[in-house]
Amino acid sequence: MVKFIHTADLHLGSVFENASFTSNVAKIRRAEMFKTFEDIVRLAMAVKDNFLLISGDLFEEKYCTAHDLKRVFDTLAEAKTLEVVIIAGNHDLFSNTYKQFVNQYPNIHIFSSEKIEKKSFDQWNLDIYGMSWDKSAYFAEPDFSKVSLDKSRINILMLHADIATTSTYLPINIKMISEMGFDYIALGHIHKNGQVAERAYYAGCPEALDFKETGERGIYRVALDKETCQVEFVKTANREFVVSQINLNPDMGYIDIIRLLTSEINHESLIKDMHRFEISGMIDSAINLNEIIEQVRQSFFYLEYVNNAIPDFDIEQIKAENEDNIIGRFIEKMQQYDLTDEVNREALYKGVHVLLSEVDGI
Ligand SMILES: [Mn+2]
Repeated sequence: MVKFIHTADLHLGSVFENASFTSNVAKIRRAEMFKTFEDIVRLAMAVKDNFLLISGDLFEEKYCTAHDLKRVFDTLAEAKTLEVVIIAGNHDLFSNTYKQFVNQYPNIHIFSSEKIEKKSFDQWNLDIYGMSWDKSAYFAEPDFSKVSLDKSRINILMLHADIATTSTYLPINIKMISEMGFDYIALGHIHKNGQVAERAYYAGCPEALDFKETGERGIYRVALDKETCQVEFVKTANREFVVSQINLNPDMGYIDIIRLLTSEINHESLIKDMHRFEISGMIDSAINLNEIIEQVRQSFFYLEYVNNAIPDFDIEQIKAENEDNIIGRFIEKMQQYDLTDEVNREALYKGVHVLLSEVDGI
């Protein structure tokens, strides 16, 4: 039986320059990604005869320094009883990232070709197939015509690829590849974990990178032989990214809104996770929502928000005050539509909100 951890897409070195969060939080996250990587190595070491399979994008080569690379390879090399197998992905191309480390450490095995190759581990009756990225786009599936599996051995395939018919990220027909008879296919590239074919899994990223990557993140722990394939998801993320949809209505007062913003989130998540509120609906125009958020923000490790709530204006009063300008004319025009219809009503209030903001120069 072969036991291994399947991971991918750690993107070590990321500085999150396009992320919504502040550079201060980005620095914390950058350090935490390395910590999570080291946790994964420890987790792998806890089991005897274990492999660590890294299916691409271990690094974010653009931001990964020589020190970062050294730190990671020293950590892996130190784990002497662990066989580490790596393929390069689109964020850590082979020549830019791995070339210098090939054959430097007895326990670290790096695929060095853009063609499918095989590495044999006879002690485990195991063959691992894989290929590494070495350019920024692959438009066609890798060539499997020279691959012929020895079905008496355990066969694993590692690919950093996209299960799509057209893609610039190495499109693959996972069903066809799966039918070749691999005992496990360790995929990387898609950041959400999941099974995509018989014995084929995306590990997902062990730490989410931004608010597009909500929910649990982790690695797969796998125990494999010719008959059985036990796959267990293990959570590894220090923090999750959590997006909450908040729908307000004009009947809510100050306290109601504070309760609504915080009651759904448990304390542990509040002080640990990355939170984002997406606020919609209508709000009493006498309430300053930004002020409320600044108040509740104190309790959060990190909180950002998008405020799309529309103030519940007194439309007739605004119309009377703006008879001679575009605001009054806009309201008059909108009142020709059926305002019991929610879409029309929202268009009226949104329009007034925007026009008033323009006039006020907010
Ligand atoms: Mn990728």
